[in-house]
Order: sequence, then structure tokens, then C-alpha cells
Amino acid sequence: MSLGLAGSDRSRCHVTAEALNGETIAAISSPIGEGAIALIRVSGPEAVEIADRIFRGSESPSSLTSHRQHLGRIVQDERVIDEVLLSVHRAPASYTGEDLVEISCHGGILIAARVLGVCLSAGARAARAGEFTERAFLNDKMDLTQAEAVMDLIRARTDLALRAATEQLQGRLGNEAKILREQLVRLIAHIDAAIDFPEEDIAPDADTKLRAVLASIREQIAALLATADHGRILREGLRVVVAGPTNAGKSSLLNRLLGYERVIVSATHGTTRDTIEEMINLRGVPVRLLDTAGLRDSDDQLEEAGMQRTQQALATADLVLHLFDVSAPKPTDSGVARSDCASLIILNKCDLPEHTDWTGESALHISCLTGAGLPELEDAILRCVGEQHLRPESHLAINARHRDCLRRALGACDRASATMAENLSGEYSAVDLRLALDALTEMVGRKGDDEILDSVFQQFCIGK
Ligand SMILES: Nc1nc2c(ncn2[C@@H]2O[C@H](COP(=O)(O)OP(=O)(O)OP(=O)(O)O)[C@@H](O)[C@H]2O)c(=O)[nH]1
Ligand SMILES: [Mg+2]
Repeated sequence: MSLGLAGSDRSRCHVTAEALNGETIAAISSPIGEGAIALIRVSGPEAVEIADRIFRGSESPSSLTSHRQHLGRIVQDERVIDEVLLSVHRAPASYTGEDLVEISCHGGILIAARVLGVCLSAGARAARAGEFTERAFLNDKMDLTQAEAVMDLIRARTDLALRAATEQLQGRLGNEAKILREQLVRLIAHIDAAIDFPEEDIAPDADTKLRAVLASIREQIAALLATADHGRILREGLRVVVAGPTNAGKSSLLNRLLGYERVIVSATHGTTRDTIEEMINLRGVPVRLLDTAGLRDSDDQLEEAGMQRTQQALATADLVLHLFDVSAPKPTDSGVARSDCASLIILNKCDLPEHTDWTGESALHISCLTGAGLPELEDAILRCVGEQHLRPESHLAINARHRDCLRRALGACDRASATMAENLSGEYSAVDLRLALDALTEMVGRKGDDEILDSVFQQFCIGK
């Protein structure tokens, strides 16, 4: 059955679970480029039939044991395209929950594209970004938080981020949401019962108990919300901006922390004219380090444009490293007072004689030339990170979408608890509690919330 979605049509015209079951999709699931092996996936009700049409081995795919690899050839009009390993994963025990065929062919841009082309000619249609995982969600193989974790896992750049993604993939966040939803459902049921059967004897302390349950639900939601910063840092990295006067050694520090000569360093003042961003792994914490144009009075238009970019970078920083040359006079306006986020003052070039302006300054002394003080600087950055809610011991790390849902749930709980405190009819609080329930349901994903599903799966790569 065709739904009129051409392979090239990447618009995410959404289709329901029933409709999805009609179509078989195919895509290259390994990265484009040269490699030892490329993987082509075919998923849907016709996946095995399509494999029968294009695979020649000792047995046909429809008679193969599930989850076992078999050697054979992919053919088109009986012409051999490649020698491959093929495995059939029968529904529902597959990644998508549908019949799924995986073909490992020789790695190479052309071969993988040819094998995919054969699958498409045999009846599959090209998969959209994230469609395999979307099907897994629609076929109840995972909730939406787990689907999101698949992408986090692929994008994770540090061990910490990987650990959080793995926990989420195992359903830890989804479970927390599920427990909260169950508690809310029970609470709503109690309130509904009191509305429907007011004549029934209700224990005198019932109201107090209900309020206590709601307070506990509220606390649990707030605790989850508190992991938002942790999640943002793990996914996007902590934004650390290196700022200061020209020639202080800002670019030298970026190069040092990166471990290679990324940025031009020179004794000329005003060498760096632009902001330069690189991701580093600071003992498991992803850090987006920004080198900036040095701050000084200048009539040069280019340099001024660079300094404007420095100001923009400072405005969005999580942490600013104010770097100064300890062998040079202290600038009259250090700019330190102007940053309102966390900041550290660092005195560089401590291998040189100290200028008297800095005598008694307790700031961290480092040398990008010798490496002195750099481990202490890393400690100091990580301490700041700790103060900003990055909890390496916590494996829960919500994303912006979860935060939005949880904020709505929290707001609704607060309104319900205010109504309860005023002893208004239970109907009022029940309305808000249902809104809270709705927001939590949205967090784990609901079939039919097409816009939300589209925005999540659009971020995936094709073939995942
Ligand atoms: N002795 C000594 N020299 C250093 C140290 N760090 C940097 N330098 C030198 O200081 C000069 C300026 O370094 P840069 O890293 O280009 O300084 P910057 O702050 O990026 O300068 P602008 O881009 O012009 O703002 C270069 O000659 C570096 O080799 C250090 O720790 N000790
Ligand atoms: Mg520089």
C-alpha cells in the first residue's frame, strides 16, 4: 500500500501506527563514506518478501531462522551486486517491532547505495529521518524518552553523557514519569469518588492525606526538574568563555586544554579577531570552550567587530575565565565586574616575573608555556560545574522538552494544591490534576501527538 510518500519526500507528513504497518521502509544505517561494512535496514510487513526477491543464498530469507546471519548475494535482474550477510528479525522481536531485515554489504558509498537501490526497486520506500525509531515507539518497543535517548547515545561525547543516555534508554526517566502518573491517577480517582458519592462516609483526615500525597508528587516533579541543568550540560556542553585583555594568552589556553595548536598564537596584540569554539572533554564533562578577541581600546573596525562577538559570547556563558598576563600591568578596567555568571580570575605567564600590580592577588596562577597550574584550573572549572547542578552521581538528565512538560505539570499541581487549601470543590483541583497528568503523558509520548513526535524524530539521522 502506498501512502503517496515518495522516497525523496522528507516532509514529515505524519502517519498513524496502522498506516505505518502498511509500508516497508529501507535506508542505509551506517555513516556515508568508506568503511569495512555498510548496513542497510529494511523494516515493515514486506521486508522478508523483499529480501526473498533480492537475496540468493543456500536458503531464501523467508525460511531463515530469525536473528541469524546468512551469507549470500544481492542480485538485481539476477546480476550480482554484492556478496553480503543478511539477517531476518521477525516481528515483534526486532528494533522496530516489525519484520526487519539487515543487510551487511561491503563498505563503500557506491555499493551501499546500489544495495539500497535494489531494496527500493523491490518494493520498499526510502525511510525518513528517525523513522525506524519512530516505528519502535509506535509499536510500543520504547517510550518517547527512550527514543530520545537513542539520539543522546549517538551524540554523547563523554562517559558521563553516555551513562546518562544509557540509563534513559533503559527506561529510567520513563519509569519515573510512569510512577508519577500512577500516583496522580489514584489521587484523581479519590477526588472523583468524593465528588460522585458525597454521602459516603469519608474519613475526617482524608483531605489532609490527599494534600500530603499531592505535596509528595510535587516534590518528585521538582526533583526531576532540578536535573535540567545537568541534562543541558551533558547534551550541549558547559559554555566556558575565555576573555581578557589582548596578549594575555587566551588562545594559548585554548590550545593547551585542547591538546593541539588549534588557534594562532602570537606576541602581537589583537591576534584573535573572532570567537573560536571547540568541544573538550574535561574529565567526563563536555565543555564548549570559546576563545575570544582580546579586549582593548581600538579604532580598527575588524577588531571592534571581534570584541562585539566577545560580548555576545560573554552574555551566554555558563562560566567566564578572566585571563590576565601576570607579567604585565593590571588593566584599569578588567571587565570582571561586568559578567553576572560564574567567573574565575586567572593569572597567566606565571613563569615570568610578576608585575607589582598583582602582588598579593590570590587568583589562580598558571602558565600556558610550562603547564603549571593547569590541573588546578581544571579542578576549579569542575568545581564551578558542580555548583551549577552537574551531578556526576545522578543518571537522570532531562532535556528541554521534558523540562517544558514537567514545568506545566508542576504549575498544575501548585494550582490544584492552592484550590485544595481553600477547601473549594474537588472538581476544581481535579481539572488541574488532569492537566498535570496530561503533561506527564506528553513527556513519555502519546501516539497521535503528531507535532511533538515530528519535532523529536526530525532530529534523528536517516537509517536510525
Ligand atoms: N612566557 C609565557 N608566554 C606565554 C604564556 N602564554 C602565552 N604566552 C605568549 O603570549 C603571547 C600571546 O599569546 P596568545 O595566546 O596569542 O594571547 P591572546 O590572549 O590570545 O591574545 P589576543 O588574541 O591578541 O587577544 C604569545 O607570544 C604566547 O606565546 C605563558 O604562560 N608564558
Ligand atoms: Mg588570541
